[in-house]
Amino acid sequence: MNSARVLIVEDERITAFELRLGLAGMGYTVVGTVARGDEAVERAGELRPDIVLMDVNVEGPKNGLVAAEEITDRFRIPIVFLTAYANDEIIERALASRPLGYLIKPYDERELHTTLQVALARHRLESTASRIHQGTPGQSHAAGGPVTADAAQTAGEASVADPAIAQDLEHALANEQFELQFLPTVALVDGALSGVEALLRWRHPRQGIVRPAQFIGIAEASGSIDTIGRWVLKRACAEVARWSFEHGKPLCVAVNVSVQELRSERFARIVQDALQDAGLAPERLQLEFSERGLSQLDHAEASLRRLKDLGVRLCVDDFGTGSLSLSRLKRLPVEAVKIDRSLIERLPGAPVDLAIVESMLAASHALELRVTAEGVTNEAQLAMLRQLGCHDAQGFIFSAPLSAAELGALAHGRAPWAAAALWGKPTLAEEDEHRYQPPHFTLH
Ligand code: G
Ligand code: MN
Repeated sequence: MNSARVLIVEDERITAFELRLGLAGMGYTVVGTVARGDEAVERAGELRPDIVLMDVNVEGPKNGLVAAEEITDRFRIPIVFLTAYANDEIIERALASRPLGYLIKPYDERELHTTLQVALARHRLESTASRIHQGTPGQSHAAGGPVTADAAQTAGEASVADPAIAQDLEHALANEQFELQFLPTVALVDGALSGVEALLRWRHPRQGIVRPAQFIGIAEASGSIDTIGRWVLKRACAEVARWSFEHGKPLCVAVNVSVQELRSERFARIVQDALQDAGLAPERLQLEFSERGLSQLDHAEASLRRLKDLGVRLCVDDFGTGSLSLSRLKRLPVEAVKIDRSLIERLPGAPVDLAIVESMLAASHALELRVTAEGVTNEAQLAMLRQLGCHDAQGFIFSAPLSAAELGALAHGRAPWAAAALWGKPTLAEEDEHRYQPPHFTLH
């Protein structure tokens, strides 16, 4: 079977079991599971897996760090580390050994898959580079190869399976292969266009349109995210400023930012330059950071504060998929959250999802955050969200992402969805008010 072969080094039985199951489900072949560092070195030598997924804290004469070093040096097999979140010292030591990937428990399957794919792609690039450098042919079991289309497709990320993608990405900007699409955001009070979200697309010469989920992780790993992100900001601000000028009405734009970009001291300056070059007022730009990213970022508060001071609006994206505590959220200088589409898709029929969305809205209202629901596809969802006091929504019920030219057409007349009967209807809360007459007492 043509799939990446993984050796698991993990001493917690439940975690090892979950990893085995998860990896098999994504099309990987688990060649073995060991619980000790010394065994790991031995088995890696015998089995020659394509990659080793290594818990840093394992027992035995060799801990995970020592075992990883030996496996890398002797067999040139790439390592992805896995650690528990709490232990800062171990994390630092592990990062110092420059692993090709690093996961912190609890991880999710998508993250596990992306991390493994990036590590395999980077390993392949590095071994190709060193072969070219040394003028030696590669070993037949060189690790990067057998990343299967199956494994990748299971997670809907076919093109990450092609290690050349990482190389192509380095030239995509210079070759003008990036473009932006604009997804309308609609105010739920009156159906008006309340802004657009800029979504990055890569027009790959062989693969066609490649979506951000398939390459942002690679861009983060290789560091090219900074230049890509700068291009997105500049282009999004410029397009929206032009639209506003041409049509004589101000439009707001949301831009997705990787927390990796936020780590750079220069990021606030880059934002300021993009606004200035475009002549866009700062309050017309919203920056979106994923909840997962923010929850893993040290000093998030200070970094966000610098941006906030520019006057831009800040939003927690994919809300409900990370682990930001409400007390931490309360301290962050953000004014909006976007509820992840995975929590919207089964509404209104799924009671658990409904309860989650309801409590997210209640918390957001208490924190005075503006709430946008992602991925709204039907009227029942829309009615429910309006009733719960959700402010904005985006999704196919209104519009798919639009090209800059299609966005131009939206400026003429009312937005196409505004004509729908939806906005004529009162919200469910208002309907209740009409139906329910409070008892009226008189004193006489
Ligand atoms: O494939 P789709 O367009 O649905 O993916 C949208 C998601 O991809 C967004 O929610 C966002 O997380 C991410 N994304 C889109 N454009 C960008 C971008 O320019 N930069 C970053 N970092 N992420 C983006
Ligand atoms: Mn977003």
